[in-house]
Amino acid sequence: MFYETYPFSLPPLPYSYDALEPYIDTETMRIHHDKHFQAYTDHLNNALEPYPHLHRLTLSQLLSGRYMLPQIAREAILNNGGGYYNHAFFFDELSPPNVGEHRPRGTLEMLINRTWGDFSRFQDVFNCMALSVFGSGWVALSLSRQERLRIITLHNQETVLPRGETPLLQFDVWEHAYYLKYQNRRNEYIDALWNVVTFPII
Ligand code: MN3
Repeated sequence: MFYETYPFSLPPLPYSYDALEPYIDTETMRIHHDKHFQAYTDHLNNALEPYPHLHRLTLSQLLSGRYMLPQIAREAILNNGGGYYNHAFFFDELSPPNVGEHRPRGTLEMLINRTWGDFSRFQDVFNCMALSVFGSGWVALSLSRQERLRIITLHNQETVLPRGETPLLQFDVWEHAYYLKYQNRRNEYIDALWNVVTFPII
């Protein structure tokens, strides 16, 4: 999906709006996917529309920092392109509690154990970082070109791409992702999210 080019379209949710209950409520999924994700998609297309030379670039290329973006559109492209990328990743990594790999397996499990000792210590560090995001943003587990794992925080709609890294797991800690059900209790939302995120096979 990150190899797509302009015009971008909203990827359909690969499960029903209520599939992540009781961890993520139906109303939040509806607003988050249909309104917020749609808005990033529309605003990204609007920002790119006047620049035909950018229409050949994939989303990953646009966000990589390797291409010159027009000064007046740069912020809109990076913010909304980042919003598109992060949400495409997020809704794709989520799956109902009884479907998919909710714990790392194989090489990824081995790398996590080697880096943090075991899965629960990795979770503790990840949770701490997710709570530490001030304002809006993301926490991500990413893989560097040297095959090292890192947990990083991202502000607003930054992505891991300009660092040349590959995201493996991302938690959306913007209030719009949890406020209807959890209000100010970001910690409860983070705990709940572990039941519905999946890990890739690397
Ligand atoms: Mn969001």
